[in-house]
Amino acid sequence: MLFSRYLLPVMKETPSDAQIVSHQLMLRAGLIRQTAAGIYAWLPLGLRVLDNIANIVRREQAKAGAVELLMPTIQSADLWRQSGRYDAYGPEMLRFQDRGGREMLYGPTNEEMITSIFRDCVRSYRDLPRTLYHIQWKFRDEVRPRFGVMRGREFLMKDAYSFDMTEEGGRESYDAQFTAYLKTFAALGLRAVPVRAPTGPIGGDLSHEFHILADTGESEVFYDSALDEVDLADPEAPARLRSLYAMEAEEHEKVDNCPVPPERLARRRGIEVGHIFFFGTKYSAAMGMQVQDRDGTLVTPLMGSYGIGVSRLIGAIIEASHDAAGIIWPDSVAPFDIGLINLRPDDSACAAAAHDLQAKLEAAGRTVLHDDREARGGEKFATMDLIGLPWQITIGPKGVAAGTVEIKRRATGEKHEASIESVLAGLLK
Ligand code: P5A
Repeated sequence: MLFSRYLLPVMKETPSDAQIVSHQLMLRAGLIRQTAAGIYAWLPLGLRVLDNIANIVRREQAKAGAVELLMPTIQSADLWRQSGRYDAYGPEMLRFQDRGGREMLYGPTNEEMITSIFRDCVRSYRDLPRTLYHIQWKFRDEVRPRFGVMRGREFLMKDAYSFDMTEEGGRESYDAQFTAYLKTFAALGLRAVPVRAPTGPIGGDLSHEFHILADTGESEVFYDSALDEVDLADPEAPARLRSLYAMEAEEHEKVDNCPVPPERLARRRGIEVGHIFFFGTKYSAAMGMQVQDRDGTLVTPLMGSYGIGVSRLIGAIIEASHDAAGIIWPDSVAPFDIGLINLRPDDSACAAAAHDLQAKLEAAGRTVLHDDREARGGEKFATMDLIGLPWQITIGPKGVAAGTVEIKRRATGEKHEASIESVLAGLLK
């Protein structure tokens, strides 16, 4: 991709309306643009990150046996009357009428819709268990949208829904998502702490939130500091994590005798990037969903729902991975693998070498943002550091004469000279 053909409006100054570093950097690096309070346009660079995150979520959902579908953003009020949540949901729900006067809403979540779809498609125990998910925009008319995509009004969520014949099966589906969440966040370069959580308007009695610890987090969590020692790569990690005390503040306050001695009890702020629920028959019973068991008896399936804040994750990743110069993307989500800087686009040998290297890297499956603009070297370096691509390759007249380029690893700042052939031979693996 040529920078000169891209839309990448970087800003030198820190925008005064952004309070936390991730929001500042998302605006400065040209990832997003606010179009109304809590509503953002995703500019090309931001969209690439969003897609990368969504694809990692998809990969881990597939491994957990979940199946993707896509439900609409707009829902009918009647659907929500069947569960009783239409009136209960309150002013966070964006409600409107279509031209026929029918009451509609922009979905804040999809328990009702998936229950109605599953109810209408499935009759028999043979079709269960199932976990279905989609990645779709949600709207919640938050009282205080803030911190950019962290608390937006329109935001992208992965929401999965499980259907089981038995309580035991339902808890297994819950555990499968729990494990998938730990793997998903690890693949995004994040360490997530699972904590017991209140269920709020979604309902049920079993719920965990997944938090990325950060001082700018909006939530507060209390946990056994032994949690920090758990090796997430260990297959026993999910069980170990669930055996250790960790509570969202609201739940912790209800606990009379905290089992963790004060010196081991950690109190930290966290960014809630995921939230899972097991609520049994709450929606299936209210909406009249029943399936026939092996012996012909009618069973009301047990359900859970499982959310990941896909757009919020970008903010959380930046909070966890940046320095004074800008963003440092983990390789797995970076919008491009390589930033290719041509210091002298007006020099025909440099231009030819840069275009040739771009083409060869792309042919080898690497994604490249090639800064071919007429601009000062200092500005190009600052821009590359700001947008945080994992590797920078710089081409200049001296190097071209000698057949070499300079390579920099963004995360460490380490630089070295390398021959163009060795770069192509896979130095960037
Ligand atoms: C679970 C999936 C639910 O809605 N229903 C379907 C359940 N849970 S939740 O906790 O309310 O939301 C799931 C995740 O979505 C993210 N999130 C937000 N992200 C950005 N801006 C918001 N205003 C916002 N609200 C929720 C969070 O990551 C949350 O864990």
